[in-house]
Amino acid sequence: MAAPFLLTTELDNIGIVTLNKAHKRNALDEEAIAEIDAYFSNIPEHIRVILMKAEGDHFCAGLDLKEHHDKERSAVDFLRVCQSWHRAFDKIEHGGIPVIACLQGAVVGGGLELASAAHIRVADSSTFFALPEGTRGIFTGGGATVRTAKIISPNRMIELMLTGRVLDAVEGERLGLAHYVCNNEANPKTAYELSLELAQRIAGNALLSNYAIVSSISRIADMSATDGLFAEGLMAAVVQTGRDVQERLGEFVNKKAHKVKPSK
Ligand code: 1HE
Repeated sequence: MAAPFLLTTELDNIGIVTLNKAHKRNALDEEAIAEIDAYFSNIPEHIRVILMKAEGDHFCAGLDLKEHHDKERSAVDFLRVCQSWHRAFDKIEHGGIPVIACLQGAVVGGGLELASAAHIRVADSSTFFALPEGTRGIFTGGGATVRTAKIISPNRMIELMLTGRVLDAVEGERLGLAHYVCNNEANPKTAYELSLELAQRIAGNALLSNYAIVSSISRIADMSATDGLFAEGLMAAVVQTGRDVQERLGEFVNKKAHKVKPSK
């Protein structure tokens, strides 16, 4: 039997998911997408945050081009492939649990679509981003026209796809493809160390707050302003009256809570 594409483990209440096909640069074939879908469909109840990382020098080289080439898929076959990617990545984005992607090397094509479904992207300085579909005679099919375009703007995405331009980690950070760049002078931590630190911090947030943050903000962005304000009010009414709110705000009232100040 082939080795699984995803290795999964846990560190306290953090789920750690590792793309495990480094010899293929973690390219995504049908089995890989099925495994991603299965994991994110059944996130164990005690898991508060998920850290998604990859074995090898590259996070993910996108669609398995060999599988696509060898299968000689029809339009209907590939439409089904796209739908399976959309289903799986939607579970990452809208599963209600914060997902941190820890990136290195290639984050290209479908690899960028996968990373775009995560809520936080932490990049090693080796990371590079590209959408090479245009230069390979194909098109994005794993959600980039929605998610990546939302992050960098549709117009920037058009330029990246037409030219096949490769962005380094710092250029990617400037556009929002990475929230942090590590392993450099400004931030000497490894991307994994920082991802884990962020995961531990986020795991300490109230469950319902995390749910509201990862589930409602991107959805409200798709609504009209009137609908968005309505949905925001409803979400806040539920979260602000949650079980542990009194305790958390009591700490502030009793001067026991942290203050919001810039770290040095
Ligand atoms: C692959 C794939 C892949 C590597 N599908 N097998 N994605 C791309 O256009 C990116 C294609 N890959 C690359 O440009 C390079 O492989 C990398 C920059 C990612 C890494 O380079 P390198 O020198 O470290 O590795 P390599 O020698 O190119 O690749 C090692 C092996 O991985 C090799 O196989 P081998 O049998 O010769 O050992 C490669 O063929 C294999 N490999 N990438 C299949 N992508 C839902 S639509 C989404 C559309 C897209 O994602 S388009 C973007 C596709």
